[in-house]
Amino acid sequence: MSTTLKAVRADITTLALDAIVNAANSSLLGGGGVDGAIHRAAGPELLLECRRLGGCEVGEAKLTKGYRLPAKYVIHTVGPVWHGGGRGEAELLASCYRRSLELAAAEGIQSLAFPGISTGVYGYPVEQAAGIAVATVRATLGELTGIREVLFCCFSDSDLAIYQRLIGDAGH
Ligand code: AR6
Repeated sequence: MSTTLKAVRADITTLALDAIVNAANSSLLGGGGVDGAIHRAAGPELLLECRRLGGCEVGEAKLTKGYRLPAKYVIHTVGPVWHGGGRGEAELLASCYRRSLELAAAEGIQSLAFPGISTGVYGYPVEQAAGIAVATVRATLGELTGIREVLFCCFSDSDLAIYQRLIGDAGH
């Protein structure tokens, strides 16, 4: 079974998929950007569940329910802060995508959307981050079963254009 890869421009909190991925920080206690938007849309129960998780390492991922979100689950992952590329940022970012997909597959999640992890406050250059995102998702999906659809959820037209070029027409 091949998985559909798509780039969309959307507010990730509006997507009715099995799961959305949150670009969190290691406390998992909320923040700005997409993290803030997800917590606002999910409601206070999300923070209560996050408090019980004991944080999350950079490059790792943890699962919660989606509460008031249209998505059933939230996969919280912590991207690296960009320091110029010499501090293992690429490997850590790839790990975010890989660990999120492994967690999704283990939970029977069939559809999920990623934001541009680390490309906001954490400063990762978007072109480079998008290349890692698409390559890592493709490689990881080759090792997993059950995931039918992966969306790259872009917040700007310029990000969308980058992802569309990387994915091409093939969609997988
Ligand atoms: N839907 C989709 N994408 C969004 C949304 C949204 N509602 N809001 C922002 N983005 P950022 P990071 C895009 O800064 O760089 C938080 O405070 C945004 O345009 O949210 O991983 C956390 O708590 C950008 O392309 O995440 C951490 O402390 C992308 O999401 C820190 O920020 C990621 O931007 C994480 O920084």
